[in-house]
Amino acid sequence: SVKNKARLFFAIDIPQNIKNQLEKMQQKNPVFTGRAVKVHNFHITLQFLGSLDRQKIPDLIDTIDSPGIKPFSLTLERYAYYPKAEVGCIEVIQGKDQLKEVRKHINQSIAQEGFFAPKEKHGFRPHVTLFRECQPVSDLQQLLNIELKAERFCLMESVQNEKGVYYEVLEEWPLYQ
Ligand code: 2AM
Repeated sequence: SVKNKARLFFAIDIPQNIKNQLEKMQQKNPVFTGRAVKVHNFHITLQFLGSLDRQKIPDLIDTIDSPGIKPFSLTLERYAYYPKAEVGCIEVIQGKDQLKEVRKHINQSIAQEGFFAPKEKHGFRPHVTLFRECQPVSDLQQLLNIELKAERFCLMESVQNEKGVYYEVLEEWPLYQ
């Protein structure tokens, strides 16, 4: 049967060289033990939307303009473990405010056409998830300094198939240049 709902979220994609670096970190000195996120799925979630009727996706996409925000650099700096979700990740420090701005732009744009993101329990904690269903196994204090440039953001669909989950880019928008 054709699935008429899509699980959606907005995200910043990660350049391939940084994805490769993160994958090496997953393999070489894991600070978490659990299920490793596949390298092609690394991303920074800006806004989780949840399930939407597939037929409404074009209207959702139409609500979003390129925001008046210039490309900016951000840093993945700090390991974090979210115990309830059992997620092991690296959090963004520098660039967090700009990510908040992009998130605000998205939420304001979609709200004008009656699309709303579900309420979240926590404040916005931008991060790249490295492991799921995991436990921390060593000291999370060591700081990292992985810098990348945010030049666009994407609407992504979380697609479930026999191999697991795969995040597919449905649309992307450049940051203002
Ligand atoms: P995570 O990486 O921290 O687990 C697609 O599922 C993306 O949306 C994931 O990056 C996930 O964050 C995030 N996500 C999934 N369910 C969510 C929810 N209920 N609220 C907020 N974000 C969610």
